[in-house]
Amino acid sequence: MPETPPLARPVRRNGRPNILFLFTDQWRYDIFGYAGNKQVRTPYLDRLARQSMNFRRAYCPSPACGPSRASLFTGVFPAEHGHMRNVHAHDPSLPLFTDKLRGMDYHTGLVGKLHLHPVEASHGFDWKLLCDAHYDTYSEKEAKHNDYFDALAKMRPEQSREAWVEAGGRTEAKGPAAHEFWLGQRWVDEAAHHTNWTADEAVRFLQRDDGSQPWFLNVSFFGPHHPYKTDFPWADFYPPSGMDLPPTLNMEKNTPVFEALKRRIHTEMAAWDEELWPKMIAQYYGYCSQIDLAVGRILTALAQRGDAENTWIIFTSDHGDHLGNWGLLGKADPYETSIRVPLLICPPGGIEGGGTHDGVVNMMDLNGTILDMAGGAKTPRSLLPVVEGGAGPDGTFVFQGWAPDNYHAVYVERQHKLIATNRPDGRRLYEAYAIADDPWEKNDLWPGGQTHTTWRRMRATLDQWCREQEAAMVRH
Ligand SMILES: [Ca+2]
Repeated sequence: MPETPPLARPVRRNGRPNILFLFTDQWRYDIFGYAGNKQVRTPYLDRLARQSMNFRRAYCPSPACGPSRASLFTGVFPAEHGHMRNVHAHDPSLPLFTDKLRGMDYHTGLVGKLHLHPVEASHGFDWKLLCDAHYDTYSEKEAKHNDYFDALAKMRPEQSREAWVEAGGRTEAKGPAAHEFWLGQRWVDEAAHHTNWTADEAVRFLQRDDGSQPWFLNVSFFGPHHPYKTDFPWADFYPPSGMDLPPTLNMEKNTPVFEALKRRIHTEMAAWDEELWPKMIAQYYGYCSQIDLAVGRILTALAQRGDAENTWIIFTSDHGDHLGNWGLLGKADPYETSIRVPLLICPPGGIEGGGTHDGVVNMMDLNGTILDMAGGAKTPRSLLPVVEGGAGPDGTFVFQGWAPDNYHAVYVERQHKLIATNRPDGRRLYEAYAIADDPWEKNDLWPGGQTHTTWRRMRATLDQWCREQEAAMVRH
């Protein structure tokens, strides 16, 4: 029998490592086997966690798709980059980390959701295949300029975008039928689902690599963002009857910020049939497991290329999903299930047994971290020193809103969290949590009395930061 040829291990022209950036949308920090969830199955990410530094207290810069992603790519908060809402043309005077990587002789690729505008621009990618929102409720441009739908029209002409629109998937329904959009419908088979298209194209990218340049590949899954429904086997993988519900699902929350947030969507969800919640959770978990397997395929392809030893692997999400916490789904508010994200960093070859880090970090810190991995200048918030066993940032801000009189700002430390909300009626509201001991935020400690030095100190820090954000918002 002929000998099996040795696996090709491309020699890097400049000796720099590759960077594989696995990004998801709306995958909450605790919905993983490795994070202690006993119901969802995520074996491939659990395995990656066993070889990674697991940042257990990671927050997103902003709990909305566009602002969060623009912060990741620019390294600054929304008030500074100006993407306060989901669709906003990027200011080209603000460089993206992908532009900088390209300047460092990296071959840069993206497959999946980017969500930066204009959609036609390269945004620092030498190669990109887009799958932004499929529903033109958000952006007609994104729905039309969609490489996945172009591919689907060839793969499954009978299951094209038009078929999906026909199936009622086009519009984010409001009112009594809102749950139908959140839950979603089966509209495409598993092999042609965008999760698998994303993984297929990522594997092709790895296989095309000729080793002449180090690469940065952003594999950006659209899921588990709603609509949650996938296809066989994942749509039926978790029986709704077996789903644990969050302890806060039916609790009343009467704190000032939450009260001010009680908007139409909350009223709609409060009226939902109780049987809907386990169905939502079961579908979401199925979506998570579908993506987990797709990640497994990509990591297997990386190993088969012989590249596991010279590639950094990052896994994270742009924000979380309440998934029933306080009777809500989705995100866009300052609570933990909305703003906390998973974050794994696996160095080339892995960390034997993995590691955990409980310092408070921000997903946006990846901007400087990725450049650090590529050999760029060290930035103060790079997470690489943590992966190497040293210290790192411990504390962060989170921002979400549109105007100086309409936003939430959060300041988080290891033990404590303070929320400040400016309302259009001129009110400024605060909530405070001993977050390390109260992760479900059941006990608002504000104001805690004038003698509570922790809250006084944190309020001074947060108020100062808010003034800076307000000044930056006025400039846009
Ligand atoms: Ca998102």
